[in-house]
Amino acid sequence: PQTIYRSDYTPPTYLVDTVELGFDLDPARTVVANRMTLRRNGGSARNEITLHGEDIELVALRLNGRVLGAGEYALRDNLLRIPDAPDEATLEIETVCVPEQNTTLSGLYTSNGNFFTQCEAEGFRRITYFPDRPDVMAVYTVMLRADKERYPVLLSNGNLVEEGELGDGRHYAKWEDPFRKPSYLFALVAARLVCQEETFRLADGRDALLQVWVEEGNLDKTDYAMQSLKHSIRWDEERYGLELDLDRFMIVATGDFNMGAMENKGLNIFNTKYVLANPRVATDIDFQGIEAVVAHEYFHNWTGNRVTCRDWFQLSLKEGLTVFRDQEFTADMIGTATGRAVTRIDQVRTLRQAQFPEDAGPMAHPVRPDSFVEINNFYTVTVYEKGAEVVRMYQTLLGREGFRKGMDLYFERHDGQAVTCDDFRRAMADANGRDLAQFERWYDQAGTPVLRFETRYDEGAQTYGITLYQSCPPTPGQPDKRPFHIPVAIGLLDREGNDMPLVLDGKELGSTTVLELTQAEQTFVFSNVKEQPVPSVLRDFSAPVILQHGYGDSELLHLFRFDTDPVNRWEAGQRLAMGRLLKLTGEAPVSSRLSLDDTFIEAMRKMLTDEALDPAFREQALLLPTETMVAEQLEVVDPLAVHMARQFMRANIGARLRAELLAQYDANQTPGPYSPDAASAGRRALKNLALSYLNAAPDEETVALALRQCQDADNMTDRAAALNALIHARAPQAEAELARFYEEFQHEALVVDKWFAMQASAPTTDIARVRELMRHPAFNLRNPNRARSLVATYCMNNPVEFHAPNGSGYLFWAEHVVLLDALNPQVAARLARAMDRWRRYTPALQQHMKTALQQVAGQQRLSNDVREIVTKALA
Ligand code: DPP
Ligand code: ZN
Repeated sequence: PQTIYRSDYTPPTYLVDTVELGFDLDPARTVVANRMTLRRNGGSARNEITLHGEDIELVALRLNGRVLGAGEYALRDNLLRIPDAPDEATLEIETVCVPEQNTTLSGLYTSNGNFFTQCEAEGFRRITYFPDRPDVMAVYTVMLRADKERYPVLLSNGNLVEEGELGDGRHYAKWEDPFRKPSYLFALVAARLVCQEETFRLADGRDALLQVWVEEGNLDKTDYAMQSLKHSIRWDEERYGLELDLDRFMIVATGDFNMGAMENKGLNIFNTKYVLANPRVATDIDFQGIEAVVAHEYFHNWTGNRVTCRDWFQLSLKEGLTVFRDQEFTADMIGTATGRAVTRIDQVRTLRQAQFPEDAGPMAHPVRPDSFVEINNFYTVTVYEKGAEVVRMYQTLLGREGFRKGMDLYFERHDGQAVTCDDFRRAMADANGRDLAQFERWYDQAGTPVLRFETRYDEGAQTYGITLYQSCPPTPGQPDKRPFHIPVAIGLLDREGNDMPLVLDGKELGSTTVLELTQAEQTFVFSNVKEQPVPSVLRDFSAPVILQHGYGDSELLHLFRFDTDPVNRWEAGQRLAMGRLLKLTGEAPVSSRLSLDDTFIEAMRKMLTDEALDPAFREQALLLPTETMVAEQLEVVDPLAVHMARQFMRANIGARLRAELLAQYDANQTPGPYSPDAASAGRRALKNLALSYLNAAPDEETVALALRQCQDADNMTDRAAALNALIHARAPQAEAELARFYEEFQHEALVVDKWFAMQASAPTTDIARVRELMRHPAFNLRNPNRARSLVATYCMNNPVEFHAPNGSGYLFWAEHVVLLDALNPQVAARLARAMDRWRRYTPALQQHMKTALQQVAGQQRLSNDVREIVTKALA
């Protein structure tokens, strides 16, 4: 496999102005006619047209009306080259593909008998020969022809301009997209589907038609997606002055989809997981996911589609920015200050759970990578979530208004263009008259920076000095790092827990200020500091760094009790818990006499019962760091010890706070009809956390509580939480409840996924049981959601069983990476990442993991996707 480098970028030799596509849709043999007009790119010295093509059969090729002879083009290595092309060319290309055999779900494929496409990043070349790169933007006209009975609905990007009968039972529809777009945003759907639709008045008075298309039988699950879409449109108008630019906007759901969803111009195609919901089948988390993903894809219309990426190294230009936008949307939709904080806490958790480990492992890469083998492997938490943090830092440095000015300038300069992360940074800098040169390092250095601080209070002078130190560990290919430009938000708490007024260089700065750390070490001295403060550093998690704190228990307890910044208040609790988890982990394998101190329990008790705080916040504050987060703190990981430590802690909390947990369980019931709003969801979250703690130290009463909830619940949030509690309590009733759950929901694919995932992640599910589940009639390796629900969940979300000392989990992993790779390399490569951190485990486990990795790497036939992951892991 070949490595592609960012520094090798060259502009396209030819640009495409118009593309007319004709599809004769047939699952076994679809004929695609492509007529496009090309023009030699002004700057290009060469006159060779280069087109990509993969897994398609070339049937005809004409240039300016003339059939090209064998010597006039070359077809090799998935490239079609036409040397000596004229400056202006009309190419007519006819190809054939076989959608029903396309298990990769990239390009044109069938799902449950319907046609869908997925073209990002490089799927369009599986449909026709084309300069399949995002800096080639063209206007598309699409003619779809298909059997009318079987495929009554024919959709593509833009506006429907014509439809009619063809005779022979076939019909057609013609679509025109007035906007120039890169090929990765092309889409078509030919299907038997139904839709919920609505006309929506835009800010400028135009009416847009909004549609959500699903399979028949799912129309009772489209309301929330539609509502989320309307909220998203409104929000982008109000917050950024950005309007929907088409007369119609469609969302289509399919059960077979590699990603969450795809922002094709005017025709978003979604994984059903992010569309379908009603209280019976979807949890609060599912509702939240739908709102966020609908918004995300809608927001791409401006950040991604109107302004797109010059090349795939710039992926975070659209993804980091769009994730940031959907995060802000989610926070605004909740509206309250704690609501915002809870969403921020969620983001911090994701970073710690997934992005920091990625940044510390063999796949570590900058937000704007320098090279890749397979671009699909770079749709990562680094590009998305760390990328969003980088965008957030502009807003932290420039303020909300300054950020908005930067966005306005970005669109003013680049609407209709394919640009780079540097262009975005320049717009932010220029709109605000700021020098953001050093800020580029966030784009080109991988690894999570480590931040440390030392303080010095001078009572006589009433000054408080804080020295900030930064460093960044080496990552593959980057041994040395230069200092980052880090916004460090800080506040000082007095003895009573009040914010102290901040004065720096004679300026009064309120109670929180953002220090700009640009060097390896920098000291800031606050004046008029009346007493020794407790510093609250990195408020609102103002930068994606690891803060190595030197806090003792008493300071952490002070912050946990008083910090006016809710994120840092939560953070103090996490630090109290992490200290204990690490100690317990050290003791776990040898000692059966683990114990947890009163100080910690009392802090938890106070938090649990503090009625002044939102239940949603209390739930977050009581949730322990995950086993993965604990493992990240250790030099050598013994997953069993980590698990035992965390389980001990959960059981101990469950037993010692039993009365309070029972009281909160009762107090946070949500009577009346289910509503997914944040306040209700927060109550359910706290109630169900209480249930889970109680059942970490189960007895008849706690099991009865879970059983009753499982049987009486009128919504999936409570039902699933109760069933999980029973499973984890190893309650004898769990088996029957699992069976009843399946019986009741067997026709709801997304709920069956939950059923598999619940079992796959349970410490009671060993390798024998997981293999048995693989033989269940509802299991299907070809369906990504199903494969992920069982195989990936077991390998990535059941650490004790996956890391069984005999290596059986790793063999299972190797076997399924290989099986999946033959079907769907993208899904296989995601699963392959389960081994990322193999060098951190105990020597015995490492040996087994290495063997499993080598087993995969030794396969003759392996996709570039999986090859890249295992090669980097073993390097
Ligand atoms: N569909 C993916 C997303 O929206 C890739 N663009 O993030
Ligand atoms: Zn996206």
